[in-house]
Amino acid sequence: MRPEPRELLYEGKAKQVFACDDADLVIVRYKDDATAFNAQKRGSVAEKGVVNNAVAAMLYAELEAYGVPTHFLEQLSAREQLVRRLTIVPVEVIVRNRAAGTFSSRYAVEEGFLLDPTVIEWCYKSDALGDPPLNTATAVALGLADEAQLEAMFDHAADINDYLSARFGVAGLELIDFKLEFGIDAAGELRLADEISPDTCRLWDLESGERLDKDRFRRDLGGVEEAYQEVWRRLRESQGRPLDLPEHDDFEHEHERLDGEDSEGLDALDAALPRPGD
Ligand code: AIR
Repeated sequence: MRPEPRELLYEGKAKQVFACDDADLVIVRYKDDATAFNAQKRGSVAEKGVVNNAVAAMLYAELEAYGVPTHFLEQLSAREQLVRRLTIVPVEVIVRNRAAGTFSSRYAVEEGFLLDPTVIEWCYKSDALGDPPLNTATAVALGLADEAQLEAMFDHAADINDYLSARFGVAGLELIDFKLEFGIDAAGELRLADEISPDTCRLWDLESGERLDKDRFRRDLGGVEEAYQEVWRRLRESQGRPLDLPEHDDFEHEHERLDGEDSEGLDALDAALPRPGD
């Protein structure tokens, strides 16, 4: 039976979270509302909720198959998905492959400058405080997360970066930077939460460098709706293309399972992915 949204539990800037009849699950509804610069700039992007729901559903199903535990279970409709109910760790993890945005302004380095090694930053998820930066000691001392959780988050973030860089690559996009959130499920397992979409990633066209992400809204570049649609179109078209992924010791077990005779994981992934025209 299709789970129905009940009471509104939480409303964020881009999504609403509803209870459903199973206490361990919630329904997330993606809105068209857009904010930037800690909600100082507000607006709306037509059909953004539909695109972000589809993009996140596709990428979370793929990340699960890759071995990353996520909250995602099923896309329910154009704007809704069923996810596990998590207690969110109030630490945002930002991964940067090239300088852009606040990194570029903070260190006076031009946007597009290649960062070697990849930079991982984390900050306190607090709108009231404007998401101030954290280090491990600060996060632990403030009781936001313990050291083992932070380490697991950074390990997952590095793996997610490997996967997404290759995945966006086959879609003709370069993953410049992105933000992740994690949470703890009913069984105590750390899982990727929130969303991955053009709202939370910077994506530049591999050839022209054109920006196909929320910077078009933040900076009034125009063509915002078209950029979001274009990301979804390219991801859909490139779905299933072989990815050039680095080797992972951590994930060997999952890869063996997916490569072997038991194709359950791949069948589940296939069933979970939205179809063109859905
Ligand atoms: N981000 C950070 N807070 C909210 C979001 N969506 C994402 C941005 C960008 C990356 O984190 O979308 O991809 C770095 O953002 P910034 O503003 O620090 O340069």
